[in-house]
Amino acid sequence: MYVVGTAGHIDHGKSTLVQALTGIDPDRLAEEKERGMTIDLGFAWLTLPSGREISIVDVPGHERFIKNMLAGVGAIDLALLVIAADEGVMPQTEEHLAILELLRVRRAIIALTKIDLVDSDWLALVREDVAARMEESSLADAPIVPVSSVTRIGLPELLVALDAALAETQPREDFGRPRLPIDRVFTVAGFGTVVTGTLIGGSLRVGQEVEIQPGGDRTRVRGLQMHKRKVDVAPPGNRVAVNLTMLATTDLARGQVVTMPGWMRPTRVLDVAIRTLPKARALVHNAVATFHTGSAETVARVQLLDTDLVRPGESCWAQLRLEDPVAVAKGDLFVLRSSDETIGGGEIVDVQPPRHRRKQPAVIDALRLLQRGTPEELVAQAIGRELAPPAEIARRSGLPADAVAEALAQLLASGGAVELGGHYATNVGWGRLVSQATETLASYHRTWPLRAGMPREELKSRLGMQSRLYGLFLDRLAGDGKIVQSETTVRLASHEVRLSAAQEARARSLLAALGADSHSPPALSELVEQFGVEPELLGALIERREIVRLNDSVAYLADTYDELVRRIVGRIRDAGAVTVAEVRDLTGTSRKYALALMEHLDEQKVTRRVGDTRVLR
Ligand SMILES: Nc1nc2c(ncn2[C@@H]2O[C@H](COP(=O)(O)OP(=O)(O)OP(=O)(O)O)[C@@H](O)[C@H]2O)c(=O)[nH]1
Ligand SMILES: [Mg+2]
Repeated sequence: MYVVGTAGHIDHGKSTLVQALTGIDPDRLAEEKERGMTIDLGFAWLTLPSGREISIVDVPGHERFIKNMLAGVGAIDLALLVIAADEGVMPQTEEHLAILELLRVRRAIIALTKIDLVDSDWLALVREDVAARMEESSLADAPIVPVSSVTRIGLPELLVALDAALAETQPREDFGRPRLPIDRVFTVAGFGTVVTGTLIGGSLRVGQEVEIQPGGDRTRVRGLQMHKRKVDVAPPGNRVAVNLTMLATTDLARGQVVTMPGWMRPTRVLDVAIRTLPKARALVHNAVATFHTGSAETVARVQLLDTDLVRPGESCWAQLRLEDPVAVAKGDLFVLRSSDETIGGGEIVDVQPPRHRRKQPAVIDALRLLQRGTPEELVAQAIGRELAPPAEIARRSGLPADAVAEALAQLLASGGAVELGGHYATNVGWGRLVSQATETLASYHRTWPLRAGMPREELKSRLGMQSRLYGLFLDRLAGDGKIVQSETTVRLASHEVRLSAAQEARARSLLAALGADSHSPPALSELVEQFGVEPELLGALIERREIVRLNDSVAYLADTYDELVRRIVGRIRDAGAVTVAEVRDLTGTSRKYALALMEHLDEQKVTRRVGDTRVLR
């Protein structure tokens, strides 16, 4: 679902257009109906031809109610800027447009309304004029759609334009941190207190504990509705009505935020980056202005940090001291107004700032850095995809080493990062590394189901890790119970070598044949051929140590082998040395077997050759 907000000068036909599109009259108040104007926010919704559902927030155009307009356009995906064809661009067309730009609304559609009141020449002139005005704005590519809410001309085209614009709009991201700036509070008989707003940052679900900030009241979500339909979960980017238990309407007000407990701390002091409007008055140090963010409004004293005066159209850094606390997050946008005009706005850079001395280059540098991200964000970005050491993170983020260390400690504490051998990964990067390893192993097990595990070196080169980290990495995974490692191989903890019934039968035949003349078994190569034992199966039997293979032609059952070795080793212990001939007699077999045994024991570093004899190592 997407949220569309209207904008535009008083009486230009915003509410009438919303009603013509949705069948819902957004002017709900008796006073609005009496005076024929919108005073407070109105809400409607519809399904576009594509099936896409949209909510519409209808705002008042009257200059006196700009504060209500500001409470409604905080999180809209698209602006429907309404301009009456008979009047063209008017003061609140300009002011609303400026506000949309300050709040970084990226998409808009211009509805040129009331075209039934003008002739085609006039319409062409106004259209050109509007296009020229938009050309100077950040919404230059907004399509212009001429409509009449009376004759309904242009309405189908407007719906198509809405669809096309929203098709290119990214849905709101889910950061797992829901925030619903309250824009309405009321009671519903039988349910109790309900608040509405545009949900951002995360989902809300029925039963969830929530916190109201500022204020800190804790309560529970008793019910959720989107477009009058009950839902169990409301995802971000939607207009949502939240039924709250235990709170009365008098406990709640527009401007508060419904959020998850424990993360938003209300504040009265904010560090901000401000941009003033080109046509507004200059901003002086310590000026007092109304401050609007989300659905909240309060009064701010603007302490300019890098200058004494900001001329129209200029930017500056400032610390705002607010009359009432607000619940905001870093990166939130705001608008500053005086009693009769919008002065400018900007971005919140620090929500818990210290007091600053003015005109300190170090302070400004720190703010500039912070605007790019918190130290934790910058560090998380700098860690990138693989395990990185702090020095590398410092180099990539441009942060000093102690700031990196502090941010890493924070990230570790919050579970945002993982440490391995003095290297760091974000928890996302770590998760990716772990699944790369487990998926590589899983695919190896699929390809070689009869092999106990993947050679360690092969996995290492697939992961592209340096030896020391790789060893620690495997230890960590083994500690977590994900893998099992041997000296030479690694396997998933869940992997088991399983023979098919036919393989089992072939293996049994081979083992039986080896056991028949246990000290001088038939040549391995012949048995393998005779019973059709494939190399994989033979490998599995060797790996499981059911048989011990001395060379291409000699293999023993493991028990026989162990017994033979015991005898040979015992003899060397007694006699100090042994010859091949003695081994032949000792084991009651031929020279071929005795030689194979001794060469194998040499290889295994059990024995050592001295002239014609073997001694123990
Ligand atoms: N002829 C004609 N009149 C229209 C059209 N659209 C709106 N009107 C009239 O214009 C007047 C103002 O319309 P609204 O929809 O209330 O205007 P608004 O932009 O919502 O006004 P505010 O909310 O007060 O800013 C009403 O009398 C409407 O009937 C249209 O397309 N053609
Ligand atoms: Mg209206």
